[in-house]
Amino acid sequence: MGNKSSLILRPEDIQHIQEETGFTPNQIERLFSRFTSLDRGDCGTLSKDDFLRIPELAINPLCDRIVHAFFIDSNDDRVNFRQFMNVLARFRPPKPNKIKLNSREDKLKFAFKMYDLDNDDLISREELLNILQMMVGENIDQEHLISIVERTIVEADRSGTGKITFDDFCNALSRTDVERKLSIIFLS
Ligand SMILES: [Ca+2]
Repeated sequence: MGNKSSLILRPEDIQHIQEETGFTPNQIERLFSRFTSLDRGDCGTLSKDDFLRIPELAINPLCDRIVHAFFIDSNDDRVNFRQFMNVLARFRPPKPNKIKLNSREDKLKFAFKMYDLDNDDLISREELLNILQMMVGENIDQEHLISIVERTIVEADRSGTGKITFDDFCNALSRTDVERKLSIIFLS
């Protein structure tokens, strides 16, 4: 465990984060130690490069997109521990205790943002194709992927925009177990 960080986690910080995210104090301390070990510059924030050194993310085909999502609410391309924990909370497997960041709606919003690269609140054909390519790699040829994209858009597009709005997205996923699918176990 690296002790080089000059930053410390105060009991009141732990309490705030616990209320916001539902993580236990023990989990928060472990994630803090993880956070500080990723924080190479010892500056209390992480850059995108720092994130790419998380092994659980590096092996995920959606790695780039997940990292992108961590930075959506950041305006200087760095995330602090609080922001880091708020995003992690969305990846937690759902628990009966109702933590807002872990709700179905919040997970859907977060998933939507992972697709919506240009942040215009619509998922275009290109954005959908982009995600599919990351997920399937070279296993399916381009033409087949494009036809999947076309079909998905036609089926989901109730708004008639030719793109997928957040409402379309929720409708299309209404029978999917989003809560479990959008869960990544960061703690063993
Ligand atoms: Ca978009």
